[in-house]
Amino acid sequence: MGTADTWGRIHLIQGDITREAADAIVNAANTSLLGGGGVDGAIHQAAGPELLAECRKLGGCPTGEARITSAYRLPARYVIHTPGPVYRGGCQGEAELLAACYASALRLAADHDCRTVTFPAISCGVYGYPIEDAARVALGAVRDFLERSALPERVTWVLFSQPDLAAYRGVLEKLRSSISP
Ligand code: AR6
Repeated sequence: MGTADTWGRIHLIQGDITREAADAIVNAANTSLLGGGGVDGAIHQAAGPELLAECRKLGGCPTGEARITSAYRLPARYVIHTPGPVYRGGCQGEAELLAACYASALRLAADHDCRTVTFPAISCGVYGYPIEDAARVALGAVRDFLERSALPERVTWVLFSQPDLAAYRGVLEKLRSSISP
C-alpha cells in the first residue's frame, strides 16, 4: 500500500552519506552513542570531535529510539542517532525495533522542521540484518510515517554499495506495485 505521492518522496542513491547534503543525516549508532566503526565512524570522522563531545552529554540511547545533535562539519543541520537491533535470526523483535528506529528518527526530524533526511541501511553492516528483509521493514516504516506527516518532504537512502542499492530498489518496486489507487 501507499499512495504515488508518498513513494515520490522516497529516493534511493548509492554513495557516502557524509557527502550528501540534507537537513538531517541519520546515524546507525550503538546504544552508547560514543561512536564506532562503519557509517558511525565515518559520520564522526567527517563531523569532527565536537560531535562526540555533544554525544557524551546524552547518556546513551536505547535500541529503536533516537537522539538529535548538531552536525558540525557535515553538510547538514542535524545528526539523528539511532541504534538499530543486532540481527539474531529474526525472531527476537528485530523487525519491530528496526521499524521503530526509522519512525523515531523521522519524528525527531519532523519536530525539528527538517525537509530532507538521509538514511544509511541501519543494522545492515556489523549488526548483520539481511539487506532485503531490512529494506522491506525500512521502506514500509518510512512509507507509513510519510503518509501521516507532511515533513520530511524527502527521504533519501544513501546506500554504500551497488548490491545494497539493487536490493533496496527491488523491494521498493515490489512495494510500489501494490500501490493503492
Ligand atoms: N555512507 C553510507 N553508508 C555506509 C557508510 C557511509 N559512509 N559506511 C558504511 N555504510 P554499519 P550497523 C553502510 O556497520 O549494522 C558501528 O560500529 C554499510 O555498508 O555502519 O547498524 C556502530 O557504532 C551498511 O550497509 O551499522 C554500531 O556499533 C550500513 O551502512 C554498529 O556499527 C550499516 O552498517 C552498528 O551496526
